[in-house]
Amino acid sequence: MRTQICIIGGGPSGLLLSQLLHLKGIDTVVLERRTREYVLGRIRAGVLEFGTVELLREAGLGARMTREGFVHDGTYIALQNRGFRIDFKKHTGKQVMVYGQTEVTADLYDARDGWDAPVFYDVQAVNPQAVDGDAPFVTFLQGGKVHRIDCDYVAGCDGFHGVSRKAIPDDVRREYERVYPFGWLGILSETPPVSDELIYANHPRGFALCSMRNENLSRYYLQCPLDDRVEDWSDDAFWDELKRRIPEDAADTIVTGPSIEKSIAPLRSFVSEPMRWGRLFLVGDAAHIVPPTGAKGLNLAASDVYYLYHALLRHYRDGDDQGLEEYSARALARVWQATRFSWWFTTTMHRFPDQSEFDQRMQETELDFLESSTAAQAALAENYVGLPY
Ligand code: FAS
Ligand code: PHB
Repeated sequence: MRTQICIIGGGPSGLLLSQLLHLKGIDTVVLERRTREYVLGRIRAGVLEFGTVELLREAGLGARMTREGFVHDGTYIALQNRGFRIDFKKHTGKQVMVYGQTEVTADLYDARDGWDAPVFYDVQAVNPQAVDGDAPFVTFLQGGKVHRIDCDYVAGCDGFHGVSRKAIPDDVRREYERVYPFGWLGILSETPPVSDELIYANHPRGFALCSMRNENLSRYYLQCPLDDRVEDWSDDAFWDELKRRIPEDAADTIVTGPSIEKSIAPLRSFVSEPMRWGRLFLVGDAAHIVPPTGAKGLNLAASDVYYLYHALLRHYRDGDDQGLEEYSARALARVWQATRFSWWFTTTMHRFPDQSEFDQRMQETELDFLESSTAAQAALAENYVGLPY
């Protein structure tokens, strides 16, 4: 089989890149390790930057998002039983969209059903080959048979645990990592959100986040020790702890209920350079991971897609490879800005095991400054709504 772009990974990065290229008549094939149901069962991101919203609309996916998503003008920051609001719209003129990654991925798959572009599910032993030459190809196993796809380029959209990043030679790849000494315990509950906008809470017992998916589906997170297991947390224990960490007025009004999903995610900052090797381009989590505190993970995947999509368009339409040459440096410049913001927000909002009383006071003083400084609030707002592409 032959195609123009072989995309490894059928998550948001791979599907969005495929959709955008398809609309411009550029052929792709997507290889996905899991089943479609498994991919759609993942509960992950919830906040879309305005750039991501625009790109999804360009890909023809705006209708349900516009209908069912929540446009937010700001967010609340809570500490010491009080809170203050960061007004994104006042500081940047922009907003964010609360619309779950699960819905984005479902919309991408639904759009794909409308055209006969193959997604190979349940593939194994995916192996990008000859990517540093002019005739790359990808082999994989499916149904007990070896398949080969010859292509012009390979897009590695296969996430942190994928194979693409490792196709870049060890002596070429430079990896930067910080693993945080805690995780996020997240639940979904069919209850009305406690607040009209998100609440990020700094508390001596640990971080908490109140988010939502719709008017009767709430998403909550608690910082938890790395060695905690989901089975260690009953629903009652979760609600009791959440109420301890959020301001009293929210704790007194929150509607609790049974969790319909409960999971623990580790937190890390990770960047792998370069994001290109010959005719292989890394996109999204395949190249970088951010702690979810700044809601950047899915949105960085979107900006990578934007850069690679336009670079490929220039190649096929104009015979101009400048975009491809510049892809890695351009994507990494934005990745590092989002990595810094996510690291700062995580470091400011979470309780570290070895944190001293002085450290706690520094966090609280940082948040006091954020509360009192228009410039500090504008800086947070600029990063949260998404820096320009
Ligand atoms: P993904 O990991 O989503 O997709 C990669 C795809 O490649 C997967 O479907 C995988 O099955 C497939 N794959 C892997 N190896 C393969 C192989 N060898 N061959 C073929 N296919 C292969 N971001 C936020 O902004 N906010 C959040 O709250 C948030 N919470 C998260 C919670 C968790 C538990 C995790 C893991 C991530 C979270 N993220 C969050 C980040 C997340 O949303 C990612 O940024 C987003 O999924 C990135 O999309 P992709 O780059 O497509 O990678
Ligand atoms: C979510 O709703 O899942 C969410 C929102 C904001 C974050 C992280 C997760 O920073």
